[in-house]
Amino acid sequence: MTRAPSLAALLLVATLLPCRAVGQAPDTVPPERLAARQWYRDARFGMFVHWGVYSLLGQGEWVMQNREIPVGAYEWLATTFDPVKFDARDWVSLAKAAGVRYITITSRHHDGFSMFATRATRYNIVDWTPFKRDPLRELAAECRRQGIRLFLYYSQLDWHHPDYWPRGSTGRNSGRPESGDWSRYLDFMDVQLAELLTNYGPIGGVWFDGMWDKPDADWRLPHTYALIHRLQPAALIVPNHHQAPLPGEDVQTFEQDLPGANTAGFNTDQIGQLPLETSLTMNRSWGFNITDRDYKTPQQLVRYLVEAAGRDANLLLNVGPRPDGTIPPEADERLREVGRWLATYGGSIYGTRGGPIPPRDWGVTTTRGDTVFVHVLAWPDRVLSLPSLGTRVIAARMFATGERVAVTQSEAGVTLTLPTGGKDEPDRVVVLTLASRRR
Ligand code: JFZ
Repeated sequence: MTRAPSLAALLLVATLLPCRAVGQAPDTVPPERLAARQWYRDARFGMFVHWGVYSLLGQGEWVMQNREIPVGAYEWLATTFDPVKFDARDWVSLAKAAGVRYITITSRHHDGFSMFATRATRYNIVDWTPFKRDPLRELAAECRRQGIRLFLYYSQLDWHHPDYWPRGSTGRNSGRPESGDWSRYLDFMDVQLAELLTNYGPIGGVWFDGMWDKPDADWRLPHTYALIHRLQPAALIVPNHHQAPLPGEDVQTFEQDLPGANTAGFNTDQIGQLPLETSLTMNRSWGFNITDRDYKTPQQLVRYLVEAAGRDANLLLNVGPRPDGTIPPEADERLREVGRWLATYGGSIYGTRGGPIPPRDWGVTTTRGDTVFVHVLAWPDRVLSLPSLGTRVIAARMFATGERVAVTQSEAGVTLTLPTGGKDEPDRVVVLTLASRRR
C-alpha cells in the first residue's frame, strides 16, 4: 500500500512546482537516480526488443489492430505461443557482441498480453501458453550474469483489457464490451508494475508507451511514478509520450528520429535537460515482420549511433525476434557488425557527451574531458574547417591508426587536413586534444 503523503507535504510540493522551469525534473531526484541517469548517459547504446504473441503472425506488433483481430481470436492465437528456441544466453551474448549496455524489452505491448508471470491476469505467457516459462525471469538473470542492464517496455494502452474504457483512438474493433472501469484498469497496471519491480531484481527502468492513445485521460502518473520510485529508487522512467518531460521522468526519448529532427511527425522539438534517447528500427517494423526486408545497412546503423552520440543521445536499436525465440539473421549480422565497429571506435562513443560543435552536414563531435572526437561522416575533401573550440588544439590524430592530422588554427577556427585513406569507413574519427581551459 502506498502511504498517502501528508497535507503539509502536498502543499509544499504544490508551492514548489510553479517555480520549476518546464521540462525540468524536480529537485527531489534522489542520488541513486541521478547516478543512474549518469550511467545511462554513458551507456550510449541499447538493444530494443519487441517480442510477443504478434510475432507469430510476422506482420509487426500492431497486427491485432491493423487486421482487426477480435479479442477471442487473438486469445486463441496466444494459446499457441511456444518459443521453444528462446535462449536468454543467446540473446544477451548477442547484445554483448553488439556492444550495447542495456536491453529494453516489451513486457506487455498494446495487445495486452503479459510476457511475464503475473497474478493480475491469467492472460500471460506462463498461465496461458504451452511454453509456461517466464522469459523475463530468464533474461533478467542472464543480463545480471553478463553485466547488461534490463529496462522494461510497458504499454499503458491495451487492446484486450475490458476496463480499458472509454476507448481511445485505437483498439475499437476488438469486440470488447462497451463498458469498463478505468480506475480498475489503472490499479491493474500498478499491480503489474509492482510485480515487475519486485520479482526481477534491479531493473534499469520502465519504458512507457501508449498514453498518446488517450491524451486527455487521467493516467494517474504521479501515483504510478511514485510507486516505481519507491520500489526501486534507481529505476529510470522513460516515457514515449512525445511531449516535454513531466515530473518524475528521467529520459526524453525520440521515436525513429534523432533529437531535434521530426521526420516521423509525432516527435517534439523541445529538448530539455534530461538524458536523451532515440529509438530506431533496423527495417521498418518493431515486431517481427516476415516480409519487411527494408533493412538499413550496418554502415547506416553505425552512422545513426554516431549521429545520436553527437546530439548527446543514446541509440536504442530494435530487433524483432521470431516466434520460435530466435533472432532473425539479418538483425544478428547487423548487430555484430555494429559491435565490431564499436570494438575499435567505442572510445569515441561510450562515456562521451555531445561535443562542442553542433551537428553539421559533414558529421558530429563527441567529447570526454579535454578530448574532442570529430566524427567525419560525409566530407569529400581533405581539408575540413571547424569553428573555434574556445581553446587551442595541442594534438590531432586519427582515432584508429594514430596517424597525425595537420592542424592550422586561428581565432576564427581550426582547419584539419585529413589523411587520404579511410574513405570507405562509415565514420572517420579524428581525436583532438585541447589545451585545458582551467588555468
Ligand atoms: C509506439 C508503439 O505503438 C509501437 O508499436 C512501438 O512499440 C514503438 C516503439 O512505440 O509507436 C508509436 C507511438 C506513438 C505514435 C506512433 C507510433 N504516434 O503518436 O503517432
